[in-house]
Amino acid sequence: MNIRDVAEKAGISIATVSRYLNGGPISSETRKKVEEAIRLTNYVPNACARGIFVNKYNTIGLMLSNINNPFFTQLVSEIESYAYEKGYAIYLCNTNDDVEREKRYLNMLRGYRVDGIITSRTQCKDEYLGINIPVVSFENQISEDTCAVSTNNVKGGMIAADILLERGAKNLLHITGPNTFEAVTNRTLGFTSECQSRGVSFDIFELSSDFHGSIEDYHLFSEINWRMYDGVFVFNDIAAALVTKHLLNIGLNIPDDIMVVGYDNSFISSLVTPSLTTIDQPSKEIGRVLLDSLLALMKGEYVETNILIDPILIERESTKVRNH
Ligand code: XLF
Repeated sequence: MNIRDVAEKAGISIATVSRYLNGGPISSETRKKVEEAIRLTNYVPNACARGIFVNKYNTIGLMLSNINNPFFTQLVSEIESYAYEKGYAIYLCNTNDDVEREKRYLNMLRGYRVDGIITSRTQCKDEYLGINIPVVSFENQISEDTCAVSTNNVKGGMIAADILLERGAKNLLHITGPNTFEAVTNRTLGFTSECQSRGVSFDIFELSSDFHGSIEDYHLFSEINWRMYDGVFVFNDIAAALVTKHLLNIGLNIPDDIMVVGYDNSFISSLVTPSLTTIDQPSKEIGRVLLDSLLALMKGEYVETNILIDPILIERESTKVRNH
């Protein structure tokens, strides 16, 4: 079925049907006829053909760094439902934190002529420069002039150190992540500077990847002498859940022997036992701010380049005040 069939069924010209489809002026009687003809012919306008004409396709590319991580699953869900509300469809590209995948997906998105792109934790910033498509980033800001949204990760790291010390921990360990994750580097910075300003020593252990179905370095947890520590801050919730599992496996009690703090407040943090104290990154707010900023850029409006959202402590069982 095409526009000609609709026009014939309605007994009006193709130009009038086209005017209706493009929101032009049309009498209410003609409108009723067109709508009835569209219903009877089951006609759907060709969005690609229209897109070429108006240079707008109502699609947004979302470069998701890791669909296996519950925080990112929540983030994509928030962005998708908000985009739907605003009349946009999402092309979901799961990069798996892999530079080659991200580059290839970027070319595909350019080919599909998406109206805008949201990146997350990008590791190929240069490729986005000069592509002539509005881009906003979750974490890993592309350049000083492009918009990036993240929680205030330095502050989040400080809050994590603070709660462990307030709850009485004296021997701290920090499990950090890959240094290509700028947010994580900032969390580590916040944690270490808070410890240093209080004159507390700490150790750092670095994981080389995020959770992609498993954590590649999980086996290395057995090399850590966990009994030396009574408080650990882990760079995100999914890694903290794995730390929790390991600690329970080796017979340690959380929080009595060792307290654990994660980062994200993703749904997994309240599902693990004991439930996880964590730093909230509000996925709903982040998703909305990312999309609102992108839509503003698409309209040629000014948007702030470095948007920081305040992280909040969510205290659960893994840091309860000790009972001895
Ligand atoms: O990039 C950081 C590290 O992991 C991101 O915000 C996350 O916390 C998601 O789990």
